[in-house]
Amino acid sequence: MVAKIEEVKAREVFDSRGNPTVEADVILSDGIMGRAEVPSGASTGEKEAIELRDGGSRLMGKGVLQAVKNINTEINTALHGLNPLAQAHVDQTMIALDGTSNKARLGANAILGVSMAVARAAANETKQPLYRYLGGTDLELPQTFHNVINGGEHAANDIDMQEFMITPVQRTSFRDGFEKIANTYHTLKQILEERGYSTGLGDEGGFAPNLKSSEEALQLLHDAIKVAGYVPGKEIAVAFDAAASYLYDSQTGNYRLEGKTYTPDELGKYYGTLLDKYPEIISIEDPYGEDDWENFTRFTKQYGHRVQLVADDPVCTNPILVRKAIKMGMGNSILIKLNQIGTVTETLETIRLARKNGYTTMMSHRSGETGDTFIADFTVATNAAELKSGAPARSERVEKYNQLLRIEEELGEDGTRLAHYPNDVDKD
Ligand code: 2PG
Ligand code: MG
Repeated sequence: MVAKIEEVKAREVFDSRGNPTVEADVILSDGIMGRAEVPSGASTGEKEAIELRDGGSRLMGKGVLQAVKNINTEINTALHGLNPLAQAHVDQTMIALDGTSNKARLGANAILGVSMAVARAAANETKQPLYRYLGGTDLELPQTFHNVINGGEHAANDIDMQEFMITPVQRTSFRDGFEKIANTYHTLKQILEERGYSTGLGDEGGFAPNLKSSEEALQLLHDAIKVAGYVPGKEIAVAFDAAASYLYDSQTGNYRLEGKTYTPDELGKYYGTLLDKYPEIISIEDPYGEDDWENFTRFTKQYGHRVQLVADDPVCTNPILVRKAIKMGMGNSILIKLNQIGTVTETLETIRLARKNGYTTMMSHRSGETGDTFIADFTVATNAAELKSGAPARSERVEKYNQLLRIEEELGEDGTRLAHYPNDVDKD
């Protein structure tokens, strides 16, 4: 007999940016418990499920006391007595209780906190690590993407594109890949110092220097990889998130990047020149704005065979939008963020949908994170194959990678294989 859900309770805690967020506890009838904390984005997509904030003057209007109350009252009552192993049923119960299409009434932050805590409680109840409970025996350590130069909404500097990432493409183990990343990160810091740039950090643990352009960021990554002793593209590759919703000018339909205006076509050509100049770029996220599906699709037709094109803001981990993107042929990869959609079950559906249709999946942290390592286990469990969780710095980022190191140790060598993705670099 499996224990039942006895009580669900929550509290307001704080995230890596000092903003309030939800922590939820799920306590089972035998006293076993699961706990989860909810992350929060800065460059949020318009179609994301609604994060309930209190408004008013307390904590700049960002309090989550109403979301906490919703958990302690309505959700607690609705989930009492349910089987914690029936994740889909629990999530459906909360979706029905909320009654809106975007979780606006109870709050996606309330619902997700409980959804993740239920999964944890169930894992604890069955005496398994979370990744094993959710993933069974088909488990894979992901390829990780590390945002080492932060711009856009994540840093108070002049770089307009949001994230410049490095990723190990040749490694003998997850640990080996991570060591290469750490070496490159420290080398990048030295180069920035030599060139007279600030080495202060942005929200995701990457450096936030006042560079002249996004292109300079790519050049810095190229140099850092080499100086660290690796071959760009062969051992360490590069990815960026343009987060182009924030470059888009809705008046003209054009894009503004570091003082220049680009038509959608010119922007595509500009990305093309970057790909030619830096062949180590293997993945581009959100090259166009969240509503500019037409240009993202056209760009995919031109470059999708050559580079991974990740859709984040346009689809917001929402299975309905992902289905539409697949039909149109927009992008060839889907970014996965639990709090964009608000339950574990719906996130699993989106991952399944993407993979079934030949899209890769990249699990993602949010720029506002907590110490919760749920996504590390979730990535392994779902074979999402790719994970971005920021730089190898700042505990709320690094703890996800540390958890992967622990999982690799538990799984042994057999659990470790590199992800396959469309542009796996092979340039001998
Ligand atoms: C993104 C995310 C994570 P945010 O755009 O991909 O890096 O940023 O959490 O601010 O939406
Ligand atoms: Mg993004």
